[in-house]
Amino acid sequence: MSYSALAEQLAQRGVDIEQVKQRLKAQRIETPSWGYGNSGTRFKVFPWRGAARNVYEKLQDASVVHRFTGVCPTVALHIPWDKVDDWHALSQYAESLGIRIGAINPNLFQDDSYKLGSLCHPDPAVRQQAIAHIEECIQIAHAVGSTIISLWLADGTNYPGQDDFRARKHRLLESLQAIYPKLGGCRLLIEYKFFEPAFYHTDIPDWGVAYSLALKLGEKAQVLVDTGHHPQGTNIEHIVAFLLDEGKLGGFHFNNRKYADDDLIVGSINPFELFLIFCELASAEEDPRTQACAQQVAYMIDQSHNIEPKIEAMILSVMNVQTAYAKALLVDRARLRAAQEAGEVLEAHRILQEAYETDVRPLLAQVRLEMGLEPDPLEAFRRSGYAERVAQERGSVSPGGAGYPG
Ligand code: PSV
Ligand code: MN
Repeated sequence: MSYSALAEQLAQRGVDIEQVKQRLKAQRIETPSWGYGNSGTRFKVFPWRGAARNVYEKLQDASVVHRFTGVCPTVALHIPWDKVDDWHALSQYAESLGIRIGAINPNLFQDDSYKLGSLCHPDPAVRQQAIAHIEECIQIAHAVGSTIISLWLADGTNYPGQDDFRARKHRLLESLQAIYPKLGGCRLLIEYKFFEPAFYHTDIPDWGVAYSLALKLGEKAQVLVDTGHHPQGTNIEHIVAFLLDEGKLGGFHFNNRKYADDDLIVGSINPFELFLIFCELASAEEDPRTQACAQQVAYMIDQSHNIEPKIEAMILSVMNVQTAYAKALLVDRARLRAAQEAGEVLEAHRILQEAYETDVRPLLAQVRLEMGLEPDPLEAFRRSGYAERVAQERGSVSPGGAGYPG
């Protein structure tokens, strides 16, 4: 269908197409530095020819994703994976590429001393080491002009009886309370995950624990929802709605999964779930009671690309997020509310379906054209020759055996 035919159809449905396009142009999605380097499973890391070998190359690749999508001007860093001596120079380098440094992610899971945890560790010296690392990350954020610290802890235990749940809870809160006053202009986004790498219990397993910590800490602390971090069957859109209503939704790590924390391309396995999450976000943007929270949600991708081309995977992920948001913006909210209030169960459901089933590709192509971009970013990237050029220049680095991205 052509854009004009779609626009006509949407106008008949009462959609304000100009406003929808405006909101799509204003959408921002942050990409992670670690999505551009070689990564794998615990079984094997397959090298990708041309994969970024250091933070400078990761920024180059991220700037290419921004060039073709127009909505990804920031890149999240993971410390120490992306550590450099001169942060000012790194942020200037990012600016020279037309992008900025976004969220700073402390790494509290790869040092030998973190075997029994970081902020929850029984030994106060290890807790102090973890606190000092987060403070270092806050300094980095200040140096590069970032306002977000994304905090995920691998803390947990592997066997019943290994440690005392309540003692760990107290250590965690005390550690976070030591960090909170150092935040300055930063927000602390607390990310939960129900299992892994700990297999018996996890100290921040779900949104409820993250929310309780954020409440106790203060308004600069909020919850980060990583879409791959829930037990099967969890209603993530409900969590999103609840946290938005409480003013405590800080950000997202988007990815998709079939089984556990698979870090697959967002929207590749369950695009309907992604759409429903965006329905809550779009609706909260329009509600004066939730608008302030909705407008400061940090949209980030957190993926590891193990066998697929990394830059293409990132562009496709961004496109899938745009698709979900575009469809969510087409929901006829007035009709939906009326159907809900009248108890018309299936009519309400069909209103969501109507939006979900709309082919928004011509709309997104038009938005991109109006932004001075190619209508299909993936095709445009493929035609650009960038992948072939970096494959030639960077070659293939053997990342070794198995493990986390580095
Ligand atoms: C943990 O699984 C996580 O989602 C956290 O956000 C980490 O920072 C990231 O993955 C590391 O890849
Ligand atoms: Mn994450």
